[in-house]
Formats: sequence, C-alpha cells, structure tokens
Amino acid sequence: MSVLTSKEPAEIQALSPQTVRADFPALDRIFADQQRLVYLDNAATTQKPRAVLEATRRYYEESAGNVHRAVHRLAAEATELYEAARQRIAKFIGAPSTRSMVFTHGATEGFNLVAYGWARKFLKAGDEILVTEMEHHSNFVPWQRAAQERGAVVRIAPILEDGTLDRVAFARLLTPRVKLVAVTHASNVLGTVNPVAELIAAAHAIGALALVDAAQSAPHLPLDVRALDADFLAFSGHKMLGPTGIGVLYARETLLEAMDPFLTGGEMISKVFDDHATWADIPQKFEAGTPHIAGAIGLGAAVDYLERLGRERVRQHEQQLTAYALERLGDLPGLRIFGRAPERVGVISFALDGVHPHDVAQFCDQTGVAIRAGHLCAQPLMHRLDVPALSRASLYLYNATDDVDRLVEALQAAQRFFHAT
Ligand code: C6P
Repeated sequence: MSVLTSKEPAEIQALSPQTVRADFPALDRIFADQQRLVYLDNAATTQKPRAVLEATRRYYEESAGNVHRAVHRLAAEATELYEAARQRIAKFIGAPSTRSMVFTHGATEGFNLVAYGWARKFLKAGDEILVTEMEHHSNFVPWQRAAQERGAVVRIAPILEDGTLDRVAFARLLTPRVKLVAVTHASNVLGTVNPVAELIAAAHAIGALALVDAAQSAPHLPLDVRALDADFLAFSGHKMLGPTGIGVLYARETLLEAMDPFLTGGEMISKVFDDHATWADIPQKFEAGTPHIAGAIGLGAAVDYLERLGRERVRQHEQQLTAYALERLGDLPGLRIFGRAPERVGVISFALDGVHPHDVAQFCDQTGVAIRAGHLCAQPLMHRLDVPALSRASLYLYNATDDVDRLVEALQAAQRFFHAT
C-alpha cells in the first residue's frame, strides 16, 4: 500500500486520495456513461480496502474455527485472531484494557446494551437522561424506551442556528436529576463536532455518567477514551473501512461489572444450574453466542490501515476537502447547507430549492455520484430544522476535489433538469 505523495517524513506528508483509491476495489466501478463511481455516502457506510477484504477472506479460508471453545488448531487460531483484533482496537481508542471492550454488532447495539444493562438496572423514577437535538435515533430511542419503563425522563438540549450545541441550555438542563448524558461526538446530519470532553466533565461534575456516540467520529478523528474520560463510547466498524455487523462498546470496567447482561445464552455464562446461572467475566459477559469473528478480524485490519495512513493526516485531508466542498456548494444558487459549525467532520446536508431531496439523490446516482437523502435517522432534528428530509454528501479519505466537482456538476444538472420540467 502506498498512500503518501512524496518521500518526505511521514508526519508532514499529505494524504494522496488518488493513491489511496487504488486500495479500494469498489472505487474502480464504472457507472453512467463510463464515469467512475464517486462515492459520497460515507456516513452511511464506507468502502473496504483490500487489506480488510484479505483479512476476512483469510479467516474463512484458513482459520474458520469458533472462538473460546474448542482446543483444536482452527479454534485456537480463530481465538487468537479475534482477541488480537480486540487488543489493536483497544489501543486505537486508548482503552486501558481489553476487558473494557465489548464486541457488538454496531453502534446501535452498544447503546441498547447500555440501555438494558445499565439504565434499566440503575435508573429510578424521576431520574433524567440528557441528550441533544442532533442525536441519531440509535442514541435516542433506546433512552426513550428505558426512561418510559423506569419512570425516568429524557431531556433534549437544543442546538443553535449554526448547528452547534446550545451550551447555555445544556448547562441549564444539567441538573442533579440527570444520571446519564448521552451525546454524539459528531452529527451525521450537521457535521458538528461536539466538545465532548467538556460535556463529559460537566456531566461528571454533577455526578452523572457520560456516553459518547462515536459512530461518526471514530472513523475520522483521533479518539482517546481516557483523554475524553468517557464512561461509555460506541461505534460501528462499517463506517471506518471495516465489515458490517461488527462494532465496539467501550465502557469502564467497573460499570461493565455492575451491569446486567444484555443477551444471554452460550459463551456469556460462568455456571448454569437448573434454576439460575452466573456470568462470565467481562467482556465475555456481554458477548453471548458465536460472535462475528471475521468482522472483528476485519475491523482489526481496518484499524491497522487507518493507523498506517495516520489519523492526523486523514483528519487534515478531510478538513481541507470539507472546506473546498462547502465553498463549491455554497456558490450554487438555490442550495442551502444545514450546519455551519466551525469544528466539523465532512458531512454536508443540504436542500436544493424546488427539488425533493430523494430526487436530488436519484439524479446524482444517474451520473455515478452516490449520496444519501431522507430523514437521516434523525427525525427530531428534521423537526427542529423544519424540513421533512435532506440530501447529504459525506466525505472520506479516498475522496478528493474531483469527487466534489462531480457532485457540483450533478447538482447543477439536476437544477437545470427539474426547473425545466
Ligand atoms: N448513521 C447514516 O447514514 P449503526 O447503524 O449501528 O452502524 O450506526 C448507527 C448510528 C449511530 N450514530 C450516528 C451518529 C450514526 O450516524 C449512525 C448511523 C447512518 O447517517 C445510518 S442511518
């Protein structure tokens, strides 16, 4: 894999997205009149580099045993690969130990696990959970359900016009009744990066725990759970070059030990009697049944790939490209961008005057440009923005200015087409 533009020392070399593209077979696909695919739906899921495809293929071809069970060679190899992946991913997010790292099927399962294992066990009537108006349904509905069952209340901190969190309102809502602050690190609609370290410190100051939705940050920003002082943090592998169906919940060991299991069955028990059972040590207590072994191995390879590229370099590239995209899209008459936070990731949601967001996405697709449209799994935010849906382009490390130019051309063509008809 060669991803650097020159022979300068690694720390000062810029990422070369054109070179990086060669690692992603899907990006070779040709659509629409011999145009190469321009993939701008990275907030939904990313493409996979050969290193990840190879790692999962090798597991299935050579080491397809189950983990933590049999003594035969394939089972031992599978266990070794699975646990080695856990170790590398733990290091990637600065987790103090692998005991604090639960493999899940994705960010969504992570939040549900905490909602079942912690909230349903520890919340009392009148307690509050504080979220923000920019949460994805995954970091919202599980708290709604847990609160309804426990007689607790979900409070929603509003956003400001530029798409940043209203810190004054957040501080006002952060009363001693709040037992959990559940906040997204980066918004999948507005691109806003929240000051999570400060929000976590504020939560801790009133005795609440803090959970971070890192689904849109782990792929794009350097992340350190210890520096953030997060109590819980969850993300998905498929949005960071890894396979679908695998994700991670990080939680403080003491919390995982105190929590109830989420799913029960094989692998998560210590002893089973006729009338009750006891639980395995963490993190196995939360990994019932056969896990997504190939997924974990693939995510380990994705993390290695991101580290080889350098997360600072990825961040820098995306910041430059986002600035370029905002400028180019901002120049289009009749296009309105939602979210103007100064600290942001490369997620750009917009509305095109007089054209339904789904038609925009469909039109772009016909030119070989993949973007997403819809409520973006954030209906409370859509209500706040007073729109039924939005179109969204989201960037990643293999995107470059030529991709943004193709998007702009597609949008200009869409405007001509829909305004003529
Ligand atoms: N957002 C998007 O197109 P899962 O589906 O479990 O991998 O991730 C859920 C999730 C949680 N939080 C945030 C901030 C997210 O963006 C997502 C997934 C995708 O925006 C699919 S709706």
